[in-house]
Amino acid sequence: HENDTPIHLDAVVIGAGLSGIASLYRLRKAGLKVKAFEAGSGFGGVWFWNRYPGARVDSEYPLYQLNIPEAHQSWDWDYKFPAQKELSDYFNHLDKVLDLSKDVYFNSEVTSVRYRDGLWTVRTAQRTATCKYLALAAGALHRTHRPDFPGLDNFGGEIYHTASWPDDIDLQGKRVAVIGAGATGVQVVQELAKQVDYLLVCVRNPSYCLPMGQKKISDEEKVATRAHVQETLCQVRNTLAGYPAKQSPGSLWDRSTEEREALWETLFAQGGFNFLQGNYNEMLVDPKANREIYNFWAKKTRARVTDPVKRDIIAPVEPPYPFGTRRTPLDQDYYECLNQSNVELISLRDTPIARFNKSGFIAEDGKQKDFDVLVLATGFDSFTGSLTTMGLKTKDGLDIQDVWKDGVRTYLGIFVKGLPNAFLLYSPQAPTALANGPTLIECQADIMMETIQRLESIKAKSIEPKESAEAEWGELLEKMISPTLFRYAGSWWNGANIPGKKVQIFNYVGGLATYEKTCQEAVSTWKGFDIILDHHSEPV
Ligand code: NA7
Repeated sequence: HENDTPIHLDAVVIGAGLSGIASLYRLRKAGLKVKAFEAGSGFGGVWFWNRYPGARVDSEYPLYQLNIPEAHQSWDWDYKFPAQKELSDYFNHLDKVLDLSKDVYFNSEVTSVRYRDGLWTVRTAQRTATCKYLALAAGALHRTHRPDFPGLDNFGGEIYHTASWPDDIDLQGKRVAVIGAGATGVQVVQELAKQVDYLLVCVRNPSYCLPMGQKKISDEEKVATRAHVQETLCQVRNTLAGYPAKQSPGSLWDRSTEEREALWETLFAQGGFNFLQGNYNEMLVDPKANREIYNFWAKKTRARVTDPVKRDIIAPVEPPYPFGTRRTPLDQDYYECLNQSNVELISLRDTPIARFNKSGFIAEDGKQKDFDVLVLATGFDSFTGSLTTMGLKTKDGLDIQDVWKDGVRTYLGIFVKGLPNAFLLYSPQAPTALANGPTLIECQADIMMETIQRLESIKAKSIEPKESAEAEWGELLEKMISPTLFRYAGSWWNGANIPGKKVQIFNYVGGLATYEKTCQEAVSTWKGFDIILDHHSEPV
């Protein structure tokens, strides 16, 4: 330890991505003595770690930013869908205008978080801090998933996970294999196909990509955006998912084939998530309607793929899972890249990898694939991975990993029994994967602040959710998701992407605005909470 004397604080924030910054900014503004601990050497969270070629946000400008006037009135976006570099510049901008760095310890991975008698103790290799309040802003996509492929140790080439991409590699002239076809796999393939000699794209389940509709923002648009950005960011808070698009009114079944196709063409042409958000309201509940929508998507996409074998792998006639029930990536020229003659596409569903060897792998059909570099675009141990690996223990000394062994339990996706005065952000059991990230984060950070301010005003020592409140929250999530088609798809949205991980409901599907209202009601009435006052042992 550099310094064994603990630093005494009012609050500690774990993580310095968007959730961490939103928390730090608010806690400091409220007059609390607060520091953030960040494992990386800079701001950004996922945008700090994910530097693979092509990394880009799929939320369209100007929505992917915090609603902090000092920051957005001195900032313009250059692209409708900003790339990692532009996002990284944005984080530097936040740092500069909000003077954040002075309150952040970088290169400080948290290794232990314990609670005793009203105080949390947070440790890193370098220092120890104590505090009353804890913002757990460690990210939903932090711990990488590296599948245990047979024989992988025998592979003689280089291996990179997309989330730990070295700054100094040049893949020009190389033979590269990419495993994974989620949002990351799509983005990295689009870049690598243009750089490398040979690209082997290995797909188990295809994504149903929508056209991004990327564009450069003009100077006039920048001026206009600044004038309305505050209003826009406030408005989207009161929507289903933090985006302005509205679901199409009326039923798909009341529309003629021509009317449906006309709507779908318009939404496709608009680009981004519009095809998801502006579609008919049966999309995620009615399997037949979903299939109609899939068929339209497949027709559009199959037309872009020239090779019939590649076409059937990447945009099959029979959908392997319902449309919109896993994260829909946005593509720029993914399908055209797959058409290239230097790109080979194989289905790991039809022919799984049998075994890695020195020069590549041998597939179950006996065919050998050789390459110099393996890129793992295989995703993350989502939602729980970051929280269960920081030495976080409940007030009774139980590791959170053991508490959650049969599945996550939270109240409102923010509070956890056994973790007094701790707040989860960008968390499980909230609308996290379905909403625009910054919008949800600001909503949760505001709920955290409202809770802290109310607790301080009644001189409370601690707040904790009741066990019954956690159970009811889990039941509500179950009730909301059961009529939907989400249950027919496995992915990082429900833990099914990690072998052995409990498949569970990670997402609140009732919409962002309803979620926020529910949280506000609970906090303003203390419904579902146990509160201990400072000098009394009686809960209120
Ligand atoms: P995802 O969306 O979890 O995608 C991971 C991909 O890796 C997906 O195509 C998986 O196939 C594939 N995968 C994972 N394990 C294996 C094994 N063992 N064999 C073959 N293929 C495998 O992660 P991303 O990084 O793309 O995206 C995460 C989020 O970041 C994204 O949703 C955005 O919100 C931003 P599968 O589909 O499981 O068959």
